[in-house]
Amino acid sequence: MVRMRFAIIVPFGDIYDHKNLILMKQLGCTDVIGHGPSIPRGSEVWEYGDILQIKMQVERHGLRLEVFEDAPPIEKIVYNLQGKEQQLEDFCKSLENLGKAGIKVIKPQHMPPVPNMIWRTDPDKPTRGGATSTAFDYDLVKDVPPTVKFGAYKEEDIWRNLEYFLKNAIPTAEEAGVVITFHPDDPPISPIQGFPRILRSIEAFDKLLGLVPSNNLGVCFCQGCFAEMGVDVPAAIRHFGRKGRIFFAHFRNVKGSVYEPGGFQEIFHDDPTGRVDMFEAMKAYYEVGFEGPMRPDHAPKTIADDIYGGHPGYHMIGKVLALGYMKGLAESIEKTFFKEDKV
Ligand SMILES: [Mn+2]
Repeated sequence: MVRMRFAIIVPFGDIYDHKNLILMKQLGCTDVIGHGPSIPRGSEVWEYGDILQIKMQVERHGLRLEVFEDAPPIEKIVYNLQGKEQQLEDFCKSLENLGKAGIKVIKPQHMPPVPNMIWRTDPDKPTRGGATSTAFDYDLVKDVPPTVKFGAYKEEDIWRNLEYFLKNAIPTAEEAGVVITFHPDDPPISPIQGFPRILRSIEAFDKLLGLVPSNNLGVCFCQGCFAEMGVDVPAAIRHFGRKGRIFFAHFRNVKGSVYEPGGFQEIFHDDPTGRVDMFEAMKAYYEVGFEGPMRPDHAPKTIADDIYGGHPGYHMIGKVLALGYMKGLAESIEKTFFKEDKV
């Protein structure tokens, strides 16, 4: 068995559904990269018992649950809206409950508080064999005016608000033993709809990690978004991984980038026309001693996916293909280059 930890999201309703957890185990996953409990009306605190119940449900199926790829909301803090002090207080209470229940990594949502925080200009663009995937072309949205409800923000506003959040939340995160991670903006180009997209480059993540130096601040390394930036993805994995800043990963590839004419399109994980050498990417995680879980991120929709349902980026067949491909890459890399490290 390979050392790398794998998770998957399949389109059967809630991720903690009994059938989902059984399927994950059957597909050879070790982990669930999950989400927190639904927030009760009128309260934003994630209660200890609710978190513990989820964790126990996952562990009963022989899987680990240490990573939530969400967190209690922080949009009032990041966008300086009314009630931000209360939101910060609730966030810190939740951190204590998360740590106590054994959740080690969370990922707050810093992207704009609008329904289309993840922008795509085409949800169904044909790719290999006529399968369809999502695509984004900045030229089609760069002139969209700011959302009336919020008005236009400046980049420095968002950086200042994020710094205020981290300065106040990281000490509690350290005490609770919880790491706060951030996913890049998707798409990583700015502005869109009046919102600056600040986490859109390697330099931006370096700046973020320097705002409040702490072992409890890190990166959700979304390969897809770093690929969309047009950067050398294996080099970026080594850059953040060597500093111990990657706590979980989204394995994904795209064709093009936000800066190229026509933008980018998501593709199958094993499609050699993608901009990232996926073998080199997987090898980079091994080189830096990455110990967190990873999961296939967005995959195209195939002709067979109507059976299983799902929405763009989250269909069954492409995800399962990706997981098998990832496990194959991991095994070949481990046996070829990292034999002596095998546990
Ligand atoms: Mn992602």
